[in-house]
Amino acid sequence: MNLSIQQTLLPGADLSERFQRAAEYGFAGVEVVAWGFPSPMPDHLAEIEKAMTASGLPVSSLCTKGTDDFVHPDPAEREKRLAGLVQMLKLADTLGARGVVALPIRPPVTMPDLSPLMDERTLITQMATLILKSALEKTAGGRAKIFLEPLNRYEAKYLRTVAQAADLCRAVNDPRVQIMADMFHMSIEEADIPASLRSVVAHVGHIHLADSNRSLPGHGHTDFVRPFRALREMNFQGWLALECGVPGKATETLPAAAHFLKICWQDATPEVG
Ligand code: LER
Ligand code: MN
Repeated sequence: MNLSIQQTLLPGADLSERFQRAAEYGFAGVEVVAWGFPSPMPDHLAEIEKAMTASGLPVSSLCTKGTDDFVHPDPAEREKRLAGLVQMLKLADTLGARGVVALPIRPPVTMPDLSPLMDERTLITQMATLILKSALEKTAGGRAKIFLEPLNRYEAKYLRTVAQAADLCRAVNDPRVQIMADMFHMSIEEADIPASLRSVVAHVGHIHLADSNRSLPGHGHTDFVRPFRALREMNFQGWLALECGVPGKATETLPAAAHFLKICWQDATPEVG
């Protein structure tokens, strides 16, 4: 199990201390989130590298924020966001991170409804496909993947299920574009999380972990064993990164959550036959 945690969940005065805590608590990597920085993440390369070296932990992945979503109605803003995504992909490659979590669009940003010529959904799909292909071209030869994340109905209108994200992956048709399946959003949108994961097996590249109430795993009512069994049967080799609230004393609840998740993973033995 490749267990990671976003740096914003960890206690510590600076990034190095946070990476250090992650290692102590039993995590194998850190997902670096743009929300945690006052300026663009690529400006923090030296700080991130220092934290990696001191802790011995890799950066599993990078996660963009809402103002980075790559589909936007304003052409200048779109250009800027594409350049930002390209920069993040290059940073991911420099750091050895598996990929960049990115979203096409979320409220309050919308695209125009050009009916009867084209409705908003079709326009977003076509625009997202072009932008993703362009980001791939501008990072040709790179290894970092783009992890497309569906969000729940209260946070997104366009991409809500892993099936919709798989459609977008197929439209781009490049192995560097994969699905980021977030267990919290899935617990709202998917009827059966393991079945949904199995139905998009070819495209799942990265996982966000949170319980049903978006608290630490073990603090809600999500059953982690069944989805983990699906992932193990799919031979999932990607990272699972914690993205959730942290109740109680982080120094106690974070190591307990890492332990709980490892036990769930162990218990999720693939069914034979
Ligand atoms: C937002 O709810 C989320 O899950 C993040 O990973 C993306 O901003
Ligand atoms: Mn997420």
